[in-house]
Amino acid sequence: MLESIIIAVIIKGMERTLIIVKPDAIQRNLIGIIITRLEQKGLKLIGMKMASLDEAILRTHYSEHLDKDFYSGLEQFMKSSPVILMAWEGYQCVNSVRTLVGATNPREAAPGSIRGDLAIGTGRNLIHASDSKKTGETEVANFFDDHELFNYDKTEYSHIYEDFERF
Ligand code: IDP
Ligand code: MG
Repeated sequence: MLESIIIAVIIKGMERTLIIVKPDAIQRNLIGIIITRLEQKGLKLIGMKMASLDEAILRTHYSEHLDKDFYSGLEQFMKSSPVILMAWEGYQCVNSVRTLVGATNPREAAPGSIRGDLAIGTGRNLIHASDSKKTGETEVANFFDDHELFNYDKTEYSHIYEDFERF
């Protein structure tokens, strides 16, 4: 009984988000700073790899934008170099990562956010982050096989979370 309550809490509170470090960030040597921002937030990295994205996976990933004027340019851009794919985990982390990433248009992104500090153009906004808990689960599953995702303890968690947040 207690175990099922604990599992329910884990499912309720812990979230996964997909981060894509886009080609502009690769070219501008910003991979490290982006990882640093996410690490410093207290998130746990549970998967990471480099990949070249093809048309098929981009059309799935950006399906809501297929009919937009910018889609063709977006696809070309996302194919222009490899990207870094990462899965991060944290308590209710999806929305707070979106805040950390900043608004889609970097000129409107808050100072202190990744886009707000490091980017200007909407089509060169450095990073993708999942936009809901459900999208986070779906996107992580679309880009990572189960064996590429890691479950491990972080010793610092007692300094990042209260017990009810991490169990
Ligand atoms: P998001 O990345 O903040 O979730 P979305 O609206 O989902 O933003 O758009 C996906 C991506 O498409 C953006 O991150 C950006 O790279 C690109 N994009 C969105 N709107 C524009 C635009 O008006 N011009 C050029 N590229 C755009
Ligand atoms: Mg989006």
